[in-house]
Amino acid sequence: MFCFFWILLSFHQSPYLHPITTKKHIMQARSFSLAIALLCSLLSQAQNQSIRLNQIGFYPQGPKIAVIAQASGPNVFSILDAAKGDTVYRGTLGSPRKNSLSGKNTQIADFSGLQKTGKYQLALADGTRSYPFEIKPLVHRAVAIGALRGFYFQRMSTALPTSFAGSWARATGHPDTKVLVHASAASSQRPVGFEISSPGGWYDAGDYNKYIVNSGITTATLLSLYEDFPQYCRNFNTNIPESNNQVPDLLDEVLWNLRWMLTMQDPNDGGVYHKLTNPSFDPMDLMPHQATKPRYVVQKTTAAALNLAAVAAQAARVLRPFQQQLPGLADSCLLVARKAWDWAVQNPKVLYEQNELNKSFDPDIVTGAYGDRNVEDERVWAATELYLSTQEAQYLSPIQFNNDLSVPTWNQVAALAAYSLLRLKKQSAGAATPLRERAIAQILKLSDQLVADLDSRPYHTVMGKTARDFVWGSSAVAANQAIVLLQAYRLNKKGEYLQGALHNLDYVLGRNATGYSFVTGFGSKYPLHIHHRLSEADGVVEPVPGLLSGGPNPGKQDKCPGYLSDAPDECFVDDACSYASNEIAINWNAPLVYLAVAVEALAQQKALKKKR
Ligand code: 9MR
Repeated sequence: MFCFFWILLSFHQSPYLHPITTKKHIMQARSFSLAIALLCSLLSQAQNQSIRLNQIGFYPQGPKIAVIAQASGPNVFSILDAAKGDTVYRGTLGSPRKNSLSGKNTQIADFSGLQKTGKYQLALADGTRSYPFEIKPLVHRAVAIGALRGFYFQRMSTALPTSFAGSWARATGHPDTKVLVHASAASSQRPVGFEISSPGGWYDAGDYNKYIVNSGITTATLLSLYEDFPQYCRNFNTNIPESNNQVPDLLDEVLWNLRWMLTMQDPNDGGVYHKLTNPSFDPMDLMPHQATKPRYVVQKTTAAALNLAAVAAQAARVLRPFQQQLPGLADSCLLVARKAWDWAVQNPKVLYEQNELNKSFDPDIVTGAYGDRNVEDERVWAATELYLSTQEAQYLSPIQFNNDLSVPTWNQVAALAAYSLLRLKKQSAGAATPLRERAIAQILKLSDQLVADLDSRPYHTVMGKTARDFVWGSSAVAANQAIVLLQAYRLNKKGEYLQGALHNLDYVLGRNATGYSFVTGFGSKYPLHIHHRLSEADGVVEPVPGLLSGGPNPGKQDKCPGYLSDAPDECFVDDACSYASNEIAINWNAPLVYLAVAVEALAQQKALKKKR
């Protein structure tokens, strides 16, 4: 308002208001006014941030919602053609919704009625405009490709040439061909200091280590994506070195990690090392080829064995049709899975307790623990995948769905078993039918809980139903909730499930209480300072693209300064020191890939062409 009056008055040049007498004075006053106008334009840029929406865009026939954080003024909004400024749609803001997490009010701008393709901005009555966005078919394809390419950038033990990595090209690091057996993992055949070769895999996150437990859910999520949408995935080209081979890019990417995971099994007994790691985290400013500290495989655990059993069993059936391109690999996977399972039967509860370990063994290991206290869900998951791939009764009895299913995380994986049962109707016919029915009932129950009261939530997202959604890696909570809903949608085609998933994609891409798109390189405002050694050390201003920042986490375990606020849904800071809110991780990127690819595949199948 101030800006508006200032410009009006200064150009009017009233001698009563401005003692302007000469041409020079007029010129000076005009320059000053232009400076003010520029300032005002910058201010209104800043005000952009009060309009929260998917900064990429919307499907023509899909839902389209923006949220006005702390709206003031008339309850109307318009959608403008971004280039011409013409108004193409007018709407009324919904009544205020109280955000119980922050105490703030939001208002919804619903413009689902606008279906014409184009590039637009949302404008409020006071002139505030949103970031530009598009309405078009296949609007999330670039994000889907970018998120899968995020895994390419996480590849270890290889150079990334400019032709595939652009500005983020880099030299080879972490060959991992001479990895030491840590004292906690020593056996008679592989004593302390024994060297094994365990190359490849993806960097887990912002750090340079690799962990079987977290690789488990990540790899399985990508394999499940392939099993759920094989047709779409076969034509999903992401410009990686293997793009022209006869294996879909998604599976080529999976193979980079799967082959590493297989090396983590000790062939002598079938046990699986928990992780391959430096004793402590590397400094933030070292590129992979500069980070050359000794690396160890550490303790065999039940969680690691069950994770490898589940993933290798699933991979065995997914890779079976690629016998010609990948001779023998499906068979090796199944063999590894069976041996890992047998080890876990003999060793049902060897948990990873890092502090305890450090009391008995040297050197101390202080990197990520992924120390799951309860491995019963891992047992159910591994047994399910083995059963579905072999149809052998021995794997059926350990499968139980007695407890309610929860949205998957690295330490809660029972839902992954349910997904596979849902998907593989033929293999779960007969003796497994009651299990499949229970899995279906539980996925539907969880989905109904997730979408209940959506219409009253401040950001109209499934995400954020309770403060508990905002944990370390909350962005992946949103993506994994969406996968639950997509599984339910695949069962009964209920539109509210698909829309719930889309709402959470909107959350990740900007319709949230922080105003960030959490995917690097995508949107108008995304984190620039992720906690990610590769991005910090490479001297490139832009972060590595296609990576999902962890998102709000009121735990603030990193104690970084500058968090936006203490409200659970705003507790985020775009600072590289913030590993608790702004790191990236493979188990967060995988559900993003799943979500973006799945909605694109469904859009292609025309599911999103029906009116809501
Ligand atoms: O994602 C993990 C989170 O659930 C845990 O609370 C946290 C602390 O143990 O660790 C997170 O995982 C980190 C791992 O331990 C090491 N690599 C980076 C991971 C993401 O921050």
